[in-house]
Amino acid sequence: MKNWWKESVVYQIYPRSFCDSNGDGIGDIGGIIKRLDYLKELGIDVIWLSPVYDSPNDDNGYDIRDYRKIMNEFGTMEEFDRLLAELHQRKIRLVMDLVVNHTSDEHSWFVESRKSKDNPYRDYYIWRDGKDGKEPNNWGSCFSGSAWNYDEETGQYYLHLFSKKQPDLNWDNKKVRTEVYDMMKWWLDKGIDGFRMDVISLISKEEGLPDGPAMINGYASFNVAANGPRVHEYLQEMNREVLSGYDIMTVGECSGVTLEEAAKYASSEGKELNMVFQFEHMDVDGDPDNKWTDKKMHLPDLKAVMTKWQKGLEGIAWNSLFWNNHDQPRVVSRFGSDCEEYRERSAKMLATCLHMMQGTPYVYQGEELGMTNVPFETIRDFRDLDSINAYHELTEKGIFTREEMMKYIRYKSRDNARTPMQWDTSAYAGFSESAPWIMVNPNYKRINAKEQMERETSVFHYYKKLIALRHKHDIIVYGSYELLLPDHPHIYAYIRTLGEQKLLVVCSFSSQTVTYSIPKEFESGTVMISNYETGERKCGELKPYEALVILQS
Ligand code: GLO
Repeated sequence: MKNWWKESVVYQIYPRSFCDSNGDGIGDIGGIIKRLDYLKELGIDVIWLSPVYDSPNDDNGYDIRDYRKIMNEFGTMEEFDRLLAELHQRKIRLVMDLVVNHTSDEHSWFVESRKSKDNPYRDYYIWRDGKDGKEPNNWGSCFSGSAWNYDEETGQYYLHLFSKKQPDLNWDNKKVRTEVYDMMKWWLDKGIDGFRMDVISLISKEEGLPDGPAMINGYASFNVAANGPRVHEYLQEMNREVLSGYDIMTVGECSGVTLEEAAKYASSEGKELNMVFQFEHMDVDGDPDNKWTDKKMHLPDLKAVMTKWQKGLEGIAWNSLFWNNHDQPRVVSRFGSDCEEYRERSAKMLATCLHMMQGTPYVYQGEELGMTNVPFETIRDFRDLDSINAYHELTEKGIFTREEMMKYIRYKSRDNARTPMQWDTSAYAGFSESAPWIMVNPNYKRINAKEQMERETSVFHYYKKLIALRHKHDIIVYGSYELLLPDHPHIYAYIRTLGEQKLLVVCSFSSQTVTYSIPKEFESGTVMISNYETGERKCGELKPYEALVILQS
């Protein structure tokens, strides 16, 4: 079935780092409004806006104090309304982040909840007695340490799968669900076009909260709570009571999701959400019980995971396609090459590889410029509590040395994605007039939007072409997918098919020239897009990081 959200390309804005309009070093809504023509020029259809709600910013807005208020640092509700109107005028839709697995500990519900055991809000959160003087179970927080915090006031522990300042809501309480649905309707009635649902796969916790297998730091992964017993019941209820009343797009961030579960969350029958974010391809350069390594990705593993999801959801549910977001390091430094010689080629190759697949592609701010990881020097350069906590926990426990940990967080830290958007060569990369809340990547004089918009061969223009192609060719959106050469160590090649039409996508992940012959049936086809000029390409081989898309004629 055809749907607008299947034919769209989404652009994610992390507002703190996008553009600062009032010179306080923090991005804001006014800054986004200033850059809307840039986004229009890129050609994207939808914006996913990371949280802009009132928050004490323990986790940069993913800890919400008031769901119906805009964070002071970001602006006012009037400015938000203007943003929405300006976007709609440009025919761009707006999807908001919905963070309802937890609130801030400063949310009025939690302030009440922690007051006494018989407070009417007590049961809005998950409170338990300790076990033998210790935490109620071995669950770990995603941001290091135990997922339980002891509260002196009432002598019980509350659950927080993320930071201590992000207590988990108790979704088994019908009142909580009703409050959430009312809040969602309030935003939808304002005219927003959907929700990206933060860690939505974690909302239903298994009865009895049983221990889980321990990871490298001794705790069970926060993912023990993934795909709990009533999660589908709750999402179906949310769909009936809220989502089904609007023409919107919904995407669930589903950490720990399996194919079978995804087929339920994002089933084409439309009972729950439109699509899910799965993270298996983000684990190909990690260890099962530890993300902090600098292990390199092995291409056949990446192909196997991507193909599993491409084939596994075909005709059943819908994929979302991403290499980057505010939680991941920059893909060009991770799966491509950020040395100057190959940065642009590999950024374009990675974009081709992803954007030609079936699903809705997401572009994270700066990805369209081939922005890279950041040369952070010391632990003091980091702002992200995940990286900082992990650094301290794992070095203090003697699991890694400080040098090792620095190497790992430099490679994997979420802060790599959170340095300011690089607009031009002026001070602070044109992001702000004063020193930003986090350092600017020193490579901004070379890598910035202004330079790339002016140069036809830039990564920016390449993304623009890819987005335009998706809008023009149904085969890119709806074609089926078939992997070629599953074991080849350097080439990712696949075929898309729609009716009589066939499309060949070939991407080299190597910095060397590799031998490759185009399948006969595509020899006389038309090149739809490539990151090398016709004259530069050579029959029988692929140049370093070459990407080639051929439509059979
Ligand atoms: C991924 C989120 C992340 C938040 C977390 C807590 O897991 O996108 O940025 O820190 O979910 O809300």
